[in-house]
Amino acid sequence: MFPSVSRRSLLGAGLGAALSSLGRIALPATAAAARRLVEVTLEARAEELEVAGERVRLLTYNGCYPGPLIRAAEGDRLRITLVNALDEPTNLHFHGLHVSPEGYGDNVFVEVEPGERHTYELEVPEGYGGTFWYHPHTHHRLARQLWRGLAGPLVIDRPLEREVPELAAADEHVVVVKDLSVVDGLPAEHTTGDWARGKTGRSVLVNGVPGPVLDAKASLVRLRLINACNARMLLLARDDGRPLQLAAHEGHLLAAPQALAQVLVTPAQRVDLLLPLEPGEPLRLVQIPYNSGAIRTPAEVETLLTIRPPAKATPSPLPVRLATVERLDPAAAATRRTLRMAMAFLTPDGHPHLEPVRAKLGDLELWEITNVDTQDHVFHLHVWPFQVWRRNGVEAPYPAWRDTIDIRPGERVEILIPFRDFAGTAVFHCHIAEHGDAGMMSIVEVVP
Ligand SMILES: [Cu+2]
Repeated sequence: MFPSVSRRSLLGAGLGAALSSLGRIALPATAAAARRLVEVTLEARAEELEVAGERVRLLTYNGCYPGPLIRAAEGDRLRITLVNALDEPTNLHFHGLHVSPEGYGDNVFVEVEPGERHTYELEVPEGYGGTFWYHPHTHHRLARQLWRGLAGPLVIDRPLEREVPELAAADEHVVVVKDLSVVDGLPAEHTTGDWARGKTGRSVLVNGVPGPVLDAKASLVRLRLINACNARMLLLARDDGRPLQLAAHEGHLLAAPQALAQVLVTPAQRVDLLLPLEPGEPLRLVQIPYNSGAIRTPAEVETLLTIRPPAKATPSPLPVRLATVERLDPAAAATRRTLRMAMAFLTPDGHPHLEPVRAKLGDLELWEITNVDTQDHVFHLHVWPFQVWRRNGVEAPYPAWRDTIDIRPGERVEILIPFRDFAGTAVFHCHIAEHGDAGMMSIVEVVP
């Protein structure tokens, strides 16, 4: 009934002949370290599409909602040309990529005027592959452009992962979750309250479809799930009460799968879930009501997607080990900083944090961030992945690389950031998109 939302159908959706170079993005990861050039053109343009049975004029990349899957491997050179066919400035941010924030890199200070184009050149170093996504990051326009549709998936394959046979044999699906409310054929306008709470939509769409059914081609599914909503928290679980097997945060593999009853995926976060299928038993992934302090979504348990096992499913074992994950040492931190989050970033004495953070290239920094507000905030740092060391003084149960974390009201999180490889100016901000636009955004300058 619903189209299967495999990688192939995502790629196939709306890719015109004029964009033949996009075909290259489906190539599997290279076996050796052969460097390839992966070229993609993304045209940002308004287009009327049918979503959940309604005609709606969205902002799209190449007419797709969400945008097409871009796929490359560690070490590849990724050349992405953004063509702005909108009537307002836009740009691209490659969320989570460990690449230079300067020049033609992940430079959010570049703005592309209507009718103009800009080419980004990105190269993800070995060890930094994962599940990412792209979206606009124009000053004070991020929330509206993202809400109206501009977002797409980006996967950087790690050749090393093929040494885990269970992962190599798994059937992989990349899914982008986005919510939407439509009024008079357009995405609903922001209200005053939306700027305080963050904007959520009535329909929850998985690769543009509500509640899709995916047909699995193997009895173990690797789901790369991206929360591309402005503000919706996704608290995920299986409807049969069995635990979810979490393999990766933001696509960076954990040392071993973690069995968890529920997994929270905040806006902009990604999770890789390993879903073993039983013969004849469809698996339903549900979202459970979650109260952020500002908003509770959904009202009751809702099915996000269903996965049907293949006709001949033989049980697949879960991998016991996934990867070696470095554990950062807090004793090695050169600098300690303290930040507070309310509807702005604040200094420890409660003043607005206005000065750019100046960090030294090569330093490990320890940032203590406390949410002094009554609602969740979502901390995101561009370019340099970090690890959570402690939450409210309790050490993280396992080391994991992150770029986006949830901080609950009253919570104090200590993170370790190695400012490695790239100097330059970037930003950190709240990824409840409306909060970022409303001023929860600061600059970090990494100097050699
Ligand atoms: Cu926030």
